[in-house]
Amino acid sequence: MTNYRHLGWLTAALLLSAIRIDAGDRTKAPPPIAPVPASNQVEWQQRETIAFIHFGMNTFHNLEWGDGSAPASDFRPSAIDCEQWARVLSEAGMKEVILTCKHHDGFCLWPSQFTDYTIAHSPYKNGRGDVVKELSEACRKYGLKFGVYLSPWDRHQAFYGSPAYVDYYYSQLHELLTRYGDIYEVWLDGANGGDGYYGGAREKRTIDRRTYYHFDRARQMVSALQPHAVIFSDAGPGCRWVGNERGYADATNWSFLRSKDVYVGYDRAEELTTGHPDGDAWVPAECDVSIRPGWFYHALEDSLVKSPDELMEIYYRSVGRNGLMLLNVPAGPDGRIHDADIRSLMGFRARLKAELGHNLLRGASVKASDVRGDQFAAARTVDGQYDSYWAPRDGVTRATLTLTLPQATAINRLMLQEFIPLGQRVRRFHVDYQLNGRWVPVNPGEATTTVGYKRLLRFPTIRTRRLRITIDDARACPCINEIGAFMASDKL
Ligand code: FUL
Repeated sequence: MTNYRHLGWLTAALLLSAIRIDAGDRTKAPPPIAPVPASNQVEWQQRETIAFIHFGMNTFHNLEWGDGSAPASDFRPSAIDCEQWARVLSEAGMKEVILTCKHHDGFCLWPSQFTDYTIAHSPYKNGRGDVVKELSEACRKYGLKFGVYLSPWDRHQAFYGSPAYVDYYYSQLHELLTRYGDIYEVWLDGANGGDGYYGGAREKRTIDRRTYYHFDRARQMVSALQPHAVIFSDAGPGCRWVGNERGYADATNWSFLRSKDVYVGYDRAEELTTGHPDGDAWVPAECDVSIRPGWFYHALEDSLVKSPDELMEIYYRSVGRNGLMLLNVPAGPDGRIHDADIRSLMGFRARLKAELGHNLLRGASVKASDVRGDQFAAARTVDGQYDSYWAPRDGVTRATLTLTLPQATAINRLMLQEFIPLGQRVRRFHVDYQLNGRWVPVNPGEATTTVGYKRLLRFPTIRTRRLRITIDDARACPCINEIGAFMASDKL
């Protein structure tokens, strides 16, 4: 009898602890799956659309790549209206602006103390101008983050190619990181064309891209002085070049790179368009593209500014494919952004609102094939909160979410987002809608592989009350934080 009672207690205790373990599992977040982003990389990705401004000596010589021979006195804008740049770009929905503080021609838009080849030796404001200061202040005023482009390749300096130039480069980076307040992005361009002025030598100089610049120094300096800043290069570490200058990521786009393989100036750039599915480092894609054919302003290209529709296409292929859209808007020799570019930017902003401004799923009812617990319920995918998400139990890598709308609704866009702080997980998914009681694919033919921070699908208009998202395969249980359905209208 006594033994019996003892056994009863034991069973009860075992049962209780089992319940407790189960409850624990259900309320615990899924463990992250490496690699995962740092918090500044998540914030960077949430900016979605950011701008580049190419402006400098090239603007006054109608060139893309000045060779570094033009005297500083050739930099003679009648005015430079950085306020206009910041106002226009913030009205266009851009969240950050990166300035070409020094392009390949070596001319510095700030009064660097390490060279005479700067704005301080130009007629602009009688040598008292500083475009980096003016723009960084305008950005702060308009709520834009500010970033710096400092070309590693310098076609002006006589000592380019020697170790002394590398010290010079980092002295300049130090100036940019310490004089202008918060810096959110540092752009390390991989271009190294070879020939240049080089203090009058006018020759071709070749450096070893893998070793010459000692980019580890950039990493150390940035993390010590501007820990929030994300470093862009072919190899990251903050974000990577997408491998082309059209602003297009691949439909399959992993935010990972094999850190041992990729370097600045990497010769297999096409791999950067998809990332490395087996990569060990979190290095998401930044999709750079110019609103004009060139990066710098050329009057002849005033009629060739990309239309709002072309900019939308880029948006879908960058932000809509787990990338960031970095759109270059050059300023002209009058120190202003041209009206043609402004018209296009505003048209783009209006289109974006008309296509993706109203999520038809807010408040829809959602059922999941597997639920981890209340905190990770299916309804989290339509609550508009970034930090809440649906997740099934650990180990579940195939699951469905079925969304029901109050009435039959016209839809032609779909958005999925993964909660990337826990890693990028989804390998393959597909979306169906209910038509006369049958499930039909919304977008037959399009690769529906990775999701990442955001994935957007476009398809001919359907009318339905029910959508079903199937995660076919994932690296670990999926964590989906937002789903959107939209009806992109042609009417603005
Ligand atoms: C390239 C440069 O060579 C272009 O001039 C431009 O600055 C673009 C953003 O990066 O590598």
